[in-house]
Parts: sequence; structure tokens; C-alpha cells
Amino acid sequence: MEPSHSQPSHSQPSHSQPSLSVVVPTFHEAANIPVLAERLSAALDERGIEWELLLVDDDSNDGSEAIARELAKRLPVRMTVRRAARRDLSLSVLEGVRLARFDRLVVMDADLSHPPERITDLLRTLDDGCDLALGSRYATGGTVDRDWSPWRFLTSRLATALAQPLTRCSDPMSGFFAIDRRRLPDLRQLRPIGYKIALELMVRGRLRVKEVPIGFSDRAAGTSKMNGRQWINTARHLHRLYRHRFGGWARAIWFAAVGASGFLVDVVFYLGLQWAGVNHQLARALSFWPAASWNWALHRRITFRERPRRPRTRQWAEFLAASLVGLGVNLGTYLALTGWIDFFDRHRLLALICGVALSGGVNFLNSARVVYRQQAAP
Ligand SMILES: Nc1nc2c(ncn2[C@@H]2O[C@H](COP(=O)(O)OP(=O)(O)OP(=O)(O)O)[C@@H](O)[C@H]2O)c(=O)[nH]1
Ligand SMILES: [Mg+2]
Repeated sequence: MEPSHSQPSHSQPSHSQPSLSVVVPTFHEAANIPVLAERLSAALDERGIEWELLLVDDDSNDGSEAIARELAKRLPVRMTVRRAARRDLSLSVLEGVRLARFDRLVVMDADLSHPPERITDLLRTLDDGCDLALGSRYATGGTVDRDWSPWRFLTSRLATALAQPLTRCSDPMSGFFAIDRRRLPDLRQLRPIGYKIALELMVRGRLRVKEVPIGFSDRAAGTSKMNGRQWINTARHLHRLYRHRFGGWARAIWFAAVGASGFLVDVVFYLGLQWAGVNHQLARALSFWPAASWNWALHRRITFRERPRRPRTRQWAEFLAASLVGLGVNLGTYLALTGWIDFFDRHRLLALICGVALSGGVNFLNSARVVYRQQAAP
């Protein structure tokens, strides 16, 4: 179905039972669309909610259009296909926001990770007085699928940690939310890249957010579209939002956030190696390398993205050397403060924090001036 079928009507009557457009970005979701539509119908019809399912498809060419047409004969389903545009989840959602019949919107994934049965709770929360009701895996009472691998858990937690300075919510990377279109900022001001459209709205729109705990299950059918490239896009998007929120301080704050995520990588390798039978001293010595490499890669691709590209291996080695200098400053500060100043000997945690802060500053300066310098080496 073409967008021309999908003109929004902004002149809906005011509704005692809220009318609702459910906007769902899709790419290769033919197997999930019918189940999603049925579950929406079961969850919303019996509550007397007038609804539509608006699928915004990035030209999947997998039979989704025919399926949507067939469903439309008995359910309020329509699909708009973005044929000419660059494939992008967030831009698809924004197109759905523009084309939706109703002002009250729920955005969710097609793969049934987001339970349609919780939509009414999102709407109630929206009515309670917020701009965006967010389905949250990490709020108290929320859950993720039991089958999540440690890797999936770690990457999700890392991404969440990186987004934390931007919002006050526990699951800023969630893609399941309810909004009222009339309370959104001008959509032309938005500059999302990739998957995290809720985060974009929350940060640039300065929306008041309330969270609703949800049980998040793994996709029912089909394959994930979240690949390495999308992870880089997510990191670029985060950095962009840091710049928006923190202005001139953004690079330093982002640098610190990447450092904190590197600390998590360090801990995971440290524990994982011991779990695999390596003794703790060796585990400590080895876990430094993947953590520092993680930081180097993120700084190369994101933090100092606009700086001249230098040969990878050399730059990586320089970054590791700079990190070792930072480690020396960290330890040296701690030993000097606790050894020479009584106050710090009594408050050793403060000495540790001073060491971390000073070494962070040294690392940042070394990175900005040397490792990722403005001028490439001749
Ligand atoms: N229109 C559009 N939809 C997309 C695109 N990429 C993903 N989607 C849809 O966005 C939703 C989320 O994508 P997923 O592949 O489930 O990504 P994810 O939820 O982060 O990862 P998994 O649940 O592990 O598969 C699904 O409904 C996808 O079909 C895209 O480029 N364009
Ligand atoms: Mg999914």
C-alpha cells in the first residue's frame, strides 16, 4: 500500500474512549505482522478503544504488503511503504507520526518483544500527566527474556549506561512508548540516526517521562536487524545528543562515559577469565587490554570522529600507552595522597576518586592532543 492511502485526519472528534494509532516500523516482518494485529485487536477491542495499526515498512519486499492488505479486510490495519527513502527505523517512525489518523500514538516493534497487552497501561500513564509513557525493561517490576545471553545483557546495559546522563529514566533505549502528537516538538528539529527514536524525543523534546514496567520477550519470528553498523549508529546518535545537551562539555563528558563503559568491559573480562580458570592476577593484567581497546575504538569512531584518520595499529598502541600513563597517574595519586596526607589516609575512597578524576583528565588531554590529534603525522 502506498502513502497516498494514508492521509491523516487531524479533525478527529474528542473521544471519551481514547482513539489510538499504533505506529510500527517494519523491515522483513511478514511472519510477525498477522500475530501483532490479532493481539492488538484482542487487547484493544474489548476495552472499546478505537485503533489503527499503521505499519511503516522500508520496502521489505517479503510479502508484507499483501499480508497487510489481507488483514485490512477485517482489521484497522494499513501499511505505508517508504520506497525512495534511505532505510532507517527512526525516520520510519517519524513518518508514521505524521501519517497517523489519531493524535494519541503508541510506537512499538513488530517482533512481539513489546507486549500489546500493556498498551492500556501506557495510555493510563500518559493520561496521568506526562508527555511520554515509556515501556521499561529495567524499571522495578520490568523483566527481559530469560534466554538473553550474557553478551546481549552486557551490550544492552552498556548502551543504557551511555544514555543515562541524558535522561532520568531507567530504560532510555526502549522502543515501546505512548505519546500525544500534540505535545511533541516540531519534528523537523529532530535528528535521529538509527534505532533510538524515544531517546531522541525525550532529549530534544524535553519531554516529561514516566515509566511502565514491561516484560520484554525475544522476537517471536524473523531475524534481528540490529547489527554492528546499527551499534555504531546508536553510538553516533548518543554522541550527537550529548553535544545537544552538554554543548562544549559534551566531548569530555562523552569521553568519561566511554571510560565508564570500558570499566564495565574490564570487569566482565576480569570475572569471565577467572570463571574460565585463569588466576586473579593474570585476569587483572589481561582484562585491561580489551577494555582499553574498547575505549580506543569508540573514541576513534565517535568521540574524535572528525579528526584526521591515522593508521589503526599505531594509534591503538599510542592509546594503550596513554592509558598506561593514566593508570600510573591514578595509582600514583592514590599512593601519594594516602601516604602523605592524613586526611586522605582516613578517607581513602576520596583518594581513589581523586586518582580516577586526575587520570581521566590526563587521558583526555593525551587523547585530544596526541592520540587523536588534529594534524595527522606527516
Ligand atoms: N522501517 C524500518 N523498520 C525497521 C528497520 N530496522 C528495524 N526495523 C523494525 O524495527 C523494529 C525493531 O527492530 P529489531 O530488528 O527487532 O531490533 P531490536 O529489537 O533492537 O533487536 P532484536 O529484538 O534482537 O531483533 C522491528 O519492528 C523491525 O522490523 C528499518 O531500517 N526500517
Ligand atoms: Mg526486536
